[in-house]
Amino acid sequence: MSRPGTATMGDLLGGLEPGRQNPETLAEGATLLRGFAAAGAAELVAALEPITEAARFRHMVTPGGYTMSVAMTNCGDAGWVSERSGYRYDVHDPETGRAWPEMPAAFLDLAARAAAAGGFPGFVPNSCLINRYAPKTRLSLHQDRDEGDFSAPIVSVSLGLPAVFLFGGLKRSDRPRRIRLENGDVVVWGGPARMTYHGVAPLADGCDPFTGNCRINLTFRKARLATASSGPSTPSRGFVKQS
Ligand SMILES: O=C(O)CCC(=O)C(=O)O
Ligand SMILES: [Mn+2]
Repeated sequence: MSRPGTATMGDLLGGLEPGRQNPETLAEGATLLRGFAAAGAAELVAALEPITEAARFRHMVTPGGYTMSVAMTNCGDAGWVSERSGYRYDVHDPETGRAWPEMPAAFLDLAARAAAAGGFPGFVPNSCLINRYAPKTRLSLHQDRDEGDFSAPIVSVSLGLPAVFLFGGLKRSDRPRRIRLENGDVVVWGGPARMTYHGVAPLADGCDPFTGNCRINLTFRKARLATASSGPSTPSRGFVKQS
């Protein structure tokens, strides 16, 4: 039996603070699914090996000339790319000229299930940005706005070392909440929350049995693919994603 305000055994075993919900609504259209990917985390991490062999992690350069501290690569039909010329989704890896590695079925399945649990059934991402954070690495507050179509949500999966996720509002100046994300946690935001500013605080040092000394984030998105006439987006939009 549990009384209001008293931690249940489930809360204690799940590491939840008393009174905390799972799923937890962060804002209208934004949901934190604690542990949603935990059971499949080892499989997800193993699936990264052939992807990162074919399309290696790299530190992209922002239009402003900064080298990003987060190492990135992609899988799926299109990959997010940052270069001096701007941000874009590209069907090819600019480093190899080849198509990005195929999105594993386990990734698609997880993203669709998480989106549905967050209130967005029928999500079929065509892009997965894979972020690797070493200790001290961070991602500054930004919006995901290069997708061209904002009707689909963002599904963001945390693997390995814990991180503090910064989840703000629709204005850059909105003070972000600080949310501890652990291995297997998933955040989904779409609809009225789709353009929420978010980021990651500097990663604390540690060692995870699957990922070692780093955190991996899988960000699933549905990007409108460029036509022959559309070029990269310009850096004038104030989107800064750097250390
Ligand atoms: O690592 C995270 O949790 C967030 C990543 C992110 O916001 C991005 O890649 O755009
Ligand atoms: Mn983002």
